[in-house]
Amino acid sequence: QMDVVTIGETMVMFTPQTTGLLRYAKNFTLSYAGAETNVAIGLSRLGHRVGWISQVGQDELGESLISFVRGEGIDVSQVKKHPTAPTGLYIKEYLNQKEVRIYYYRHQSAASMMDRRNIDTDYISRAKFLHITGITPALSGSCREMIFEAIDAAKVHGVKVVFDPNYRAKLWDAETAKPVLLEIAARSDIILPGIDEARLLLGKSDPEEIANDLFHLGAQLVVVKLGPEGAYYQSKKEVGFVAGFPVDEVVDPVGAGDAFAAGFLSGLLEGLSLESAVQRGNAAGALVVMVRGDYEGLPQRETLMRFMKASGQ
Ligand code: KDG
Repeated sequence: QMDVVTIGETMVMFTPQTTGLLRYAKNFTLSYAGAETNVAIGLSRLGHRVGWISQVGQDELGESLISFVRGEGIDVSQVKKHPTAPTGLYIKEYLNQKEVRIYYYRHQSAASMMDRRNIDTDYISRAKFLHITGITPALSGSCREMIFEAIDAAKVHGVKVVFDPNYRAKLWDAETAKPVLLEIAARSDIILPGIDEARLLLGKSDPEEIANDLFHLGAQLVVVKLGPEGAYYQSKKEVGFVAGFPVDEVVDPVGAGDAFAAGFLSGLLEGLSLESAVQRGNAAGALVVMVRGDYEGLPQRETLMRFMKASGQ
């Protein structure tokens, strides 16, 4: 029995220790970058059982990646190793205090070689939620097919499909992405778009209109993430807005959406009201942006509860 199964590529990330052009960087810190594992880590730290479907290269960085994810308490039994394609890399460049550029070295990576055969229907059927993002279908045609296969497997077994559109402009242009992301949205139960993604997909900026459009496509629950302001939620029965938590200083905004998903799903798994689940998502998001790194600030349960209490929510 599993609470959440997620699918996607996680890369080994190299962050230079100095600012300036990457060509002059000599020392790097190694960590890991992947929206889906961020969500998995967030859920695991809150005490939920999570499994991750992925593929790494048969290489040392792949081993490092698997050890890391396993160390966060996530089931990695569905992570395969590709004999020739390498583990993908993600390199950051801090041009100055404010400007960051990122470089993917993930074209034809081991994860991008995933296909239908990476999906074990039985494994997915044991979860309550299947979490997918719009990053995986951008990796390759076979990854796109795999995502639809996974959705079908979930649907047959009554596993709820949770979709975060996570549009990545470096991987595909908006015209190519739009129909694919909309098709996935149409087959999802719960959709968690950011406001910018919703604008891109639907050409609308009003959270209520966005939610209505996604309902027409077939969703049962929509949460529109509004960044520091909070989030708007809508189900068949309820609508509401939950303001974000005040944050002392935003150290690093990356990973906030993933933290939100983890906190929100954690709330749903525990049977909280929609409002409380959104609040938990907001809290996890706020905690992540106060710490440098994508997943380092994801809270343990005690930390989350203390933060929410201290903020009076
Ligand atoms: O979601 C935050 C980052 O970790 C993520 O953007 C990295 O998975 C990643 C990607 O594909 O960009």
